[in-house]
Amino acid sequence: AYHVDTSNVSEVSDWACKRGATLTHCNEKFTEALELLQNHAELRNEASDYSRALAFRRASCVLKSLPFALTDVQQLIGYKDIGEHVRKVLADILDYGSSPEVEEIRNSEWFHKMKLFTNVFGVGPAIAKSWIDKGWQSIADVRLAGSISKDWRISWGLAFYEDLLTPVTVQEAEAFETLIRTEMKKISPLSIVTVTGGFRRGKSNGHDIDILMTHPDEGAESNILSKLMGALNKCDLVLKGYFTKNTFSSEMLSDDSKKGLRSHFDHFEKWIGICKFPKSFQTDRKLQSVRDSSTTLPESAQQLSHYSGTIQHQDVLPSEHVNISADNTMSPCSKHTFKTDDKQKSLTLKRERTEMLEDSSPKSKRFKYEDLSEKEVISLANSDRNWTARRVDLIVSPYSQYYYALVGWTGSKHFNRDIRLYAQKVLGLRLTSHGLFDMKKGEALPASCEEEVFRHLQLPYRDPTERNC
Ligand code: TTP
Ligand code: MN
Ligand code: MN
Ligand code: MN
Repeated sequence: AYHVDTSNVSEVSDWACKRGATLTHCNEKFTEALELLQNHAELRNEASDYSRALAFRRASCVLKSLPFALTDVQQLIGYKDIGEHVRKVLADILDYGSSPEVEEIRNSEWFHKMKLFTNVFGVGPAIAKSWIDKGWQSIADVRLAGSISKDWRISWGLAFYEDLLTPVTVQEAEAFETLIRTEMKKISPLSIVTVTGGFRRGKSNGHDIDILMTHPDEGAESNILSKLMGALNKCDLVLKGYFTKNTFSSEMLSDDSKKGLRSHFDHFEKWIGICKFPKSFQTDRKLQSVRDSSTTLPESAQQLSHYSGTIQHQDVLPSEHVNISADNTMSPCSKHTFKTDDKQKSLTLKRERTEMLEDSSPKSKRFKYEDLSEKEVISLANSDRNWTARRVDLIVSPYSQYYYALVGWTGSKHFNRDIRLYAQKVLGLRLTSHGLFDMKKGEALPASCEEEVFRHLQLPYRDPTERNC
């Protein structure tokens, strides 16, 4: 069933992860329609809808990697992922300019409401359906109903619906990244901070910001997240979120259950929540331009300080102490080099370890807005404010798993799904965000850069911008 032709590299592969896909391509009219059908199947969320959604996505990915604009469905003969249903949709678009099936869904009230409601942070298809069953038509209707959920994500998601629905821009992502780097340099100068998710794949906006962090000294990463959140709280940038502890154990690498392929859940320590972004994040060109020039980072923190009032300008170690390459990924195989001499490095590590011992009770930490009542959250949202609420995911990986975490958190979701299935079916390897496990040999395959991950998988290296499957 999983035939892979390795004899001719230029031949179009059955695997999306082998072909790669860029953000823009010449079949967008078709992929938009297919992804609407995918989205519709995901929202229906009944027995067979998962595989229907997947089939539409696979077909869409074939069109993304076509080197020409489709003019005739005959051009798709021989492509594994193009079934009868998809062929009909494409033929309709080619013949009449649109597909009746797609347009009916696009104009249906149910689809509108499902999209509207699942856009609320914390709301999935099941809750959205229950709201529709209650007769609610709009966010205003849901808001009028009052306390409808014990889940803080839903109360905050409803209160800040408009903020969170407005796409995060690349300017905001870069401004936030700069701020995180500045704070992390104070907390742990050797730590590595990378923006992942859609922004790393070259998207110009997103529904959130995903930041992956690690530390080259294995184990030293375990305290950086609670310290970082403490620092962000001091800057009054934290609204609400939750911590997840690292629950990884090495047996999970070889866990053969199907679960790993279907969900992208991992076991990293993380903070998932909502932050305050000063309005200046959207416009401040100066903040953007400091990106590659680490010596100007402390000034950027000062620039922000009039919004928060609490950012302290501290002495930041000179830039040689920071091992971040221009593309922010610290890759020892390519651009990365350690600039710090060993003596300085060991001193820094010693200082960091001492600080971590001193500050080992993060439980006592309370964030400013953590305990607001639902009413208080609503009045905060309705207050006159110079900031926007933004969804933020902060993930911490041990360095030994970092390059697998980087591939996983860069995505796309479908790229992950495809590359993991490919690893299993073709190579008998189990790929997760924690590592790669050879099921036959019973051993893990470590990687010290992303290129090595692809080498282990016998795949041509794909730049993040080519992982938009
Ligand atoms: P998302 O932020 O959900 O997606 P995205 O960044 O690709 O798109 P958007 O612009 O809408 O934010 O997830 C980021 C990547 O991380 C995603 O491509 C897949 C991966 N991922 C995981 O590995 N584990 C997870 O639990 C989630 C939610 C995502
Ligand atoms: Mn994202
Ligand atoms: Mn998303
Ligand atoms: Mn995310």
